[in-house]
Amino acid sequence: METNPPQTSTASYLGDAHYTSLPDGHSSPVSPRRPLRVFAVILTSVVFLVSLVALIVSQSQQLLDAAERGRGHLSTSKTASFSDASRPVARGVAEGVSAKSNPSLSGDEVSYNWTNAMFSWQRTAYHFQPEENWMNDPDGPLYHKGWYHLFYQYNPDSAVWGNITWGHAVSVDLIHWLYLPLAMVPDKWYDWNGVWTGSATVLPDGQIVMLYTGDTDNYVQVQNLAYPANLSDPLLLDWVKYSGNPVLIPPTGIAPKDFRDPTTGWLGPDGKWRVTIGSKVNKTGISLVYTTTNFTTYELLDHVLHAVPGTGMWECVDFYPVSINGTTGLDTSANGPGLKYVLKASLDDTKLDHYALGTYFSENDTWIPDNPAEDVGIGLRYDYGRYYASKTFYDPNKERRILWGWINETDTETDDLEKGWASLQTIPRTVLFDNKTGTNILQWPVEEVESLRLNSTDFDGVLVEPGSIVELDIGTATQLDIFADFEIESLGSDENNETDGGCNGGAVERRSLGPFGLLVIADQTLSELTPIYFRLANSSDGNLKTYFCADERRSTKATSVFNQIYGSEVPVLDDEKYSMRVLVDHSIVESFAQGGRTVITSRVYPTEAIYGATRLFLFNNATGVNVKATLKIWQMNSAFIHPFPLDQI
Ligand code: DQQ
Repeated sequence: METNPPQTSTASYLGDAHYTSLPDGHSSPVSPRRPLRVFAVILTSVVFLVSLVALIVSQSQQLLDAAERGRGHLSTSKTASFSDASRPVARGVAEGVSAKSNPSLSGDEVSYNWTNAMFSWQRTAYHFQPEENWMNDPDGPLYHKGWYHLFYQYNPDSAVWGNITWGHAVSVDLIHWLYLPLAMVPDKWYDWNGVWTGSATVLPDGQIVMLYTGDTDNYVQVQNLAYPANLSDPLLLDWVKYSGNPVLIPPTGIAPKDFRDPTTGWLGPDGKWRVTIGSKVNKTGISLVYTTTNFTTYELLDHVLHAVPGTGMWECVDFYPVSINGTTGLDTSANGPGLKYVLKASLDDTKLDHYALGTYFSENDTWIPDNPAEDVGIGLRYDYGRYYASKTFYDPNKERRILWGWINETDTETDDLEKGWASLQTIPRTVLFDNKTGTNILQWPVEEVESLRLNSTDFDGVLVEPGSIVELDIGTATQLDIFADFEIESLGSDENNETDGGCNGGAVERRSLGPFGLLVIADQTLSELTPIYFRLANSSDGNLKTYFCADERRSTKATSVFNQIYGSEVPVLDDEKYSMRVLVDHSIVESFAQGGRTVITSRVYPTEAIYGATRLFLFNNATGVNVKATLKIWQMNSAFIHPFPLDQI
């Protein structure tokens, strides 16, 4: 097995910016097993943390003022309101963090009578998932010496959240992954209750800085520094935790459980690095900014990068530039004219990933949204389906920005324990600014997924009349890459008197202009199916609005599974057809409308539409239009994700 593909240069456009070398490792490499703790370490930690909590409590008003100040000059016209009164407490919430992101399913629910065959089928063929046990957020993705590295929140002991370590896998193409040994385990007082989410910063000289949140032995969230023990190892197998950890503790005014998930660093015009970290003050979601020259000592700025009232705790903040007219991605430190900045927060209260486009002012490290009515947490989402805790990285190998996201389960924890694993990652997506609309990003599966394509079938101008379903004869439909364009032809009925219900009515609510689209993961008798569809509506301003939706309500006969209708509006420009791309992989459907303007990930648990019984159909539930569909559909190979053969190198 090749472990040392040709090296490519790291981002050279960072120029001669000043930074200080990393400490050269007085700590020992991370042990793969949790050692016994030394009593003295516990005692020191307890004393330290008691003082820390006392300090935080006594000074809590100051940061509130700072957030309020930030809100003052960055105020928004709309406030999110989230009701959490009826939600039971999820696993992990006691530790101040998201775990399974559907709390209503976290108890001892009655499970479906699953068979082993059903459980086996739910494992995907080309999405990343560990061999067993629990996974959540993607962490510290990076490219190093020819290998893409993915780290992830992982419980090596069970299929539920807990004992969080960093799992590790590598790939040369972002698709064919090889599992590696755990990268970091909770073995220090400052991460004893979990090596939580973090991000990589690749310095101009190739050094790698990994900042991550540690949940201390006293349940305080702190930020820690780690770095590779041996940079010349393309697999980055061994990681060193800095001897001076933690490098950051919750600052004045921030609660001990509201300080987590440091971003990738970016360089400011003064040659100092910036890192932003999500938090909240009361119900205002905020992103704190720190500057550093060495990643071991930091200064907290007295104002936040951004704050949005009503959005609650911001987890997994991400912040990066996109080029307004370019077709390549940008390094996180790129700056200058022709850029916009994406600010993303994962909202702990709703378990949704929201982003907004805006302008970054590097002179004072603030960001303001292009459209305050669509600010972070109250406007656009990366993905309107089952998706959370996403993170991007810049790939210098192909000059692109790549987005990872966690697909959480919607079955019960009981089921997860029985099947022995939980959660997946999306297919990595490239991110570009949509310069046709100017209002959103475009997400698209990385081109390498196309290497899995096998035989394809074309369908040209298939007529789907109102109220009809047409089978697409492609045989088994479990692993697919589908491109589908739809054109509509009016039948002359009155289309003007309909209320605009968005996706709410699901695939069965018949209106004059929709819904129409695909039925994926369906069985021959249509006892189980997942519609992915468009629905058009006349809006009050006389324009046509288009919604892109996924209706999971008939995706399974299992009643213990949480199914819903997902979707949102999607811009369709004058010269465009209604187009979708849909990746089907057993129990996962990733759907991209209009080149990736609106994206929906569905997690489904069929009981009949499995293995050779899975079929694909077109449907048209509109009453007033004929639909003509043109499709190209590839069968997809498996990625055969497996352990790295370390014994062969
Ligand atoms: N998951 C991590 C946290 C993060 C949360 C813990 C988001 O660092 O805030 O597993 O899913």
